[in-house]
Amino acid sequence: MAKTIHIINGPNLNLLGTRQPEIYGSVTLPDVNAACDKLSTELGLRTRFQQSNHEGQLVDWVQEARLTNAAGIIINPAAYTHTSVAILDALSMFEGPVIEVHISQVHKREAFRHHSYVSQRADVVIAGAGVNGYYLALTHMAGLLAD
Ligand code: CA2
Repeated sequence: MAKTIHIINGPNLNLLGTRQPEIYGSVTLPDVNAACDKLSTELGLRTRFQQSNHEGQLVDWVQEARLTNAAGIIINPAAYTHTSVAILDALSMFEGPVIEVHISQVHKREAFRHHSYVSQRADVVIAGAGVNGYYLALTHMAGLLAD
């Protein structure tokens, strides 16, 4: 049975590919989901891809990953990266690898995007690689789980 990786996305990422292409590119979130599905199969993994605009829903999904014995979590908490102790606390109860992904290079942007609560728990942080960051994260996750 293939290990399952939960890929969790925060607020406004449902709009990916429809606005601000100069920052976030022109690929849509369903495109990223499909590419992650394909890549995870090649890597011998399964993915569960989720997006919500609601902080509590993201916390519930992190808890669910723990309860269902997900092998790892890849998370782009979007704006909640910079505000959410609740998501950090939920991730801290998860025992597997956690990879934080940001499409944009947050450290080249406004000062309020430079701090991440989630980074306190993340084993790996990827920022600025565009949506490729998700594929890098999955590939790296496969390596971590094989070690
Ligand atoms: O770079 C990232 O992935 C971010 O997590 C994206 C968040 C932002 O608040 C973080 O600082 C960095 C914003 C997600 C909004 O996504 C949109 C995508 C396309 C059009 C409009 C919003």
